[in-house]
Amino acid sequence: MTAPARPRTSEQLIRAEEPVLAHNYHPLPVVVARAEGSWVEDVEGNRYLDMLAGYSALNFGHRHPALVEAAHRQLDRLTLTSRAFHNDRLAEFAERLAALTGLDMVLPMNTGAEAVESGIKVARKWAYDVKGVPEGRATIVVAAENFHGRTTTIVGFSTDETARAGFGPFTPGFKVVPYNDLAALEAAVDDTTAAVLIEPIQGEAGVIVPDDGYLAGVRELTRRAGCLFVADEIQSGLGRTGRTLAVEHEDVLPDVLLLGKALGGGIVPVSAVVGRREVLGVLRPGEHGSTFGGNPLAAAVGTAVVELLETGEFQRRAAELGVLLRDGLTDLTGRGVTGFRARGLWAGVDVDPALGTGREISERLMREGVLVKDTHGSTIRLAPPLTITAEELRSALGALEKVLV
Ligand code: IF1
Repeated sequence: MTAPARPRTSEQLIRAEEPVLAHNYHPLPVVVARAEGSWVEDVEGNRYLDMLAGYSALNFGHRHPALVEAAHRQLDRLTLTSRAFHNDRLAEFAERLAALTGLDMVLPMNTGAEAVESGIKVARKWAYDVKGVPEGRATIVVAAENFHGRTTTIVGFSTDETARAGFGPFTPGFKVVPYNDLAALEAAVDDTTAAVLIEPIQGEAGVIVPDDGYLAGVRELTRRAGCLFVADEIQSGLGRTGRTLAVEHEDVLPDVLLLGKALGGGIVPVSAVVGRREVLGVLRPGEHGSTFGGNPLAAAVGTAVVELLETGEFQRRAAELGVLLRDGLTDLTGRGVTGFRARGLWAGVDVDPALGTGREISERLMREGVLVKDTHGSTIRLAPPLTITAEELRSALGALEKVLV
């Protein structure tokens, strides 16, 4: 028998990963060992304010007591049945999630990419069965600079060469148009179009908020053209922007919503396709599924997440604290910040390239006890837990000022 491993330092743990972990990430050199609320703690006991929140998977902070309790309770009763049998948690999850979004039916999956894949399959099936597109001809219109996940089909319609190059051949049937451009969308949509698939705010692209009227325009155009509006709210949804859904900022209801990340409360992967009955109703037994989708642990945590959102408290916090975030970033504009886009507690911040790359700024912020993630070039993204306090947010902005000015 081997002796029990001695606790290892952050540096040792980072070095230990190198030979045994695929190099598909370049994480900041911090090794997190525990977390609570907006704070994480590394192996050495240093504390950091988490201004990334698991790319919005931790909207309710780390280990929200209500979510942890729901998970514990369910762990002690039932964790997995597969969909070969019913489980006693799924009906409530679907009922409450549908009611929260204003749609009718739920297709439970696990990860965001799976929700996107499932949305694509449902849209195509709808196009053939309901719209009457000739078999094999359905197209889906997507936006340039999109990020919808990492499967071969999804990266096939990515315009990011790092995400795409080397992974072909790709699935046909997608048309790419510029984001935030209704005329281009109009020109791309035709009788074979099953759906328009967009992020209401583009995350990976740098938190790109479209012009007022774009989302309403997409809704109007897709209705007129007789195709589906599929909104990927995996990152923008569930409170992040100050509303339950980012599309609510334009009072728009898509035909299909893709949800993920925060739906699992930062505890388990939970995603869902939520849609109108006419659309999700096209699926018949055997045509789609997942071993883990809709498992009782996921449903219990997902239901607890929906319950938190039903109070409106987190949406309100995101909207109110979003004003503080916007004001802070406005104050830094011209002082190291060259521009930013923000909605609710979500911002893409362009840093003066003379001050360093986004990565370098992120490393400096880490040394100030604030964790963020860069995206392309000199842009960093801020997406703290919606449970963050005004004081914590001010301290993060203070650290950013210190690093930049
Ligand atoms: C990575 C970004 C965030 C997403 C939208 C679907 C998915 C995502 C709008 C897929 C995932 C991730 C995954 C993560 C980095 C990340 C990301 F930088 F790419 F933009 F969040 F900021 N739709 N987003 O944002 O969901 O399958 O991962 O559950 O490195 O891939 P998933």
